[in-house]
Amino acid sequence: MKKRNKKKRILSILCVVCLLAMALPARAAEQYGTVTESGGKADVRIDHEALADKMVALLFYNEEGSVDQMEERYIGYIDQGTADETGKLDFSGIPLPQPETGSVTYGVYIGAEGIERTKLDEITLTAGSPEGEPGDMNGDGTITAVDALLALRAVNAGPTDEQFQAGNVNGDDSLDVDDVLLILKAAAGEPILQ
Ligand SMILES: [Ca+2]
Ligand SMILES: [Ca+2]
Repeated sequence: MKKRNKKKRILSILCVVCLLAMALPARAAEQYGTVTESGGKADVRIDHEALADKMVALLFYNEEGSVDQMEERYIGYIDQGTADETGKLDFSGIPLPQPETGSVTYGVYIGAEGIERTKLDEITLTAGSPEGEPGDMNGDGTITAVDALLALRAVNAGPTDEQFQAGNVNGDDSLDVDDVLLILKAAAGEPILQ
């Protein structure tokens, strides 16, 4: 009986994972790197062989403006660095201007010699506590299936401190599938019990 329950549980988790995978937007054909944001700071990890040994420019641009205009008031952050011989380059702990009210979305762009300006991702910053709600893994102020997927990835990869803080919604001493399921329930509108 116990064994059977376990099997059922694994099956239900698999279903959840399939649903989440469908809920995610398709990835760009060329993925030059990834962007993560936590507590008002962003990390950008560049990793693409086409960028090997190249100077890479990084830009966070407020999506209210047009990035083609490059108006200074819309620039959230700008930096550059040189990728290593395999095309890796990290920008970490980038401070982002927190909005006083509402929320603001930044497109994260990179450019390099021979590479057209490319949008890696976008991040939305919401006014209010940088801590965010329990379960809000990407800190965008709402809990959705994407947060459950991010929590699941953190379970598999081993969570960072920030991921543990945000994702361990049942407050015990581990981030695991129980938390993922609670976040998924929260995404469906059920309150998360602390
Ligand atoms: Ca979220
Ligand atoms: Ca937990």
